Amino acid sequence: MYLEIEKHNFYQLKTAYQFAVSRFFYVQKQKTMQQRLKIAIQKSGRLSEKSRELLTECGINIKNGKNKLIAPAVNFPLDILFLRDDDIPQYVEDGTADIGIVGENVVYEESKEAKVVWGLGFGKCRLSLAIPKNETFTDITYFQDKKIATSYPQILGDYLQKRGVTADIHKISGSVEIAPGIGLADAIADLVSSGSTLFSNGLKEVEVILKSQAVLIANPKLEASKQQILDKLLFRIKAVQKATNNKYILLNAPNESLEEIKAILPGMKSPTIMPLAEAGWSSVHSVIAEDKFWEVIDRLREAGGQGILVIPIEKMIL
Ligand code: PRT
Ligand code: ZN
Repeated sequence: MYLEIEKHNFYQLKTAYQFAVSRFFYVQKQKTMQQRLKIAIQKSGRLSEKSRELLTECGINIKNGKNKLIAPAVNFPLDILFLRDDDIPQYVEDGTADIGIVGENVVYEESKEAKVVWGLGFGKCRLSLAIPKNETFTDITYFQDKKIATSYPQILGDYLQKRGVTADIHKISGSVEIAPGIGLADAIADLVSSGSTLFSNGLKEVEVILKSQAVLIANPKLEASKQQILDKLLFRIKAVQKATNNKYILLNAPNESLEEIKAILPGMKSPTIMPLAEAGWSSVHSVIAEDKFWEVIDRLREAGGQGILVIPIEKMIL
């Protein structure tokens, strides 16, 4: 009898233990499944290719998803939502997406609570005021009581108000540049990159309201586990950007020029210098910034550098 009860309790305990273990793993699995970050990027448009490219350069492989609303990354805890750019700040604000890639112009126009985390350096343009090219422009007071067509009434309204100008802002959602030509407005405020759209519509750019680029935005109340994933992603993005902005350089130099060459090439710490098989010569390796590239090359040649090789850097971890 005693043994019977013992045996019975033992089986009960065993079942309870097994249940607890499987429950534990179930909860863990749920947690790991939840610990994925959702990023919203533009489905199709000027930012979509670059946004995808950036993720690829960060070593993140997106599983198909060309025509889907959402696609998982296979080797990083990230799910990608493909949306219209105008909707991205709202989705990030309400937490449907945790982070997003969108133009600053859209973020500020939508004036959502999503916070700008990092500039991505592509999709560069400016939001500018433009008027018919044969008009004479003096200063911003030109726009007093004028009718201005734009897709950015919020940003334009704030800009004019801060400068004490009252204008009649007319919101239109596309082909803003034709508005003055068809008598719908006296002026426009629109995005400009090369300026050719303004030019071919007989308009001239007279005032830049905002300089814009694609930025990474985030929900301001990200939970800690998601913030960790975002930090990892940011670390990769910064490494990619550093690599794009820098080049690896190799050159040969006579030993007597090395001091001068070292001063031109600071490198990450200092240049690597190795002797060549030919006596009196060395090979110098370093990293130079893309924007100083030609200036540095000219100075290196003047200092006696020869056989200069410049190589792109794939990633740069500092
Ligand atoms: O369909 P969806 O709503 O997602 O896309 P969209 O059509 O609203 O936006 P899209 O794809 O045209 O642009 C996305 C983002 O790219 C913008 O929000 C900007 O942040 C950025 N960007 C960069 C530009 C431009 N450059 C640009 N040149 N967005 C638009 N233009 C347009 C501008 O509106 C004008 O019509 O291009 C014309 C002017 O170009 P230029 O070279 O002639 O000066
Ligand atoms: Zn849009």
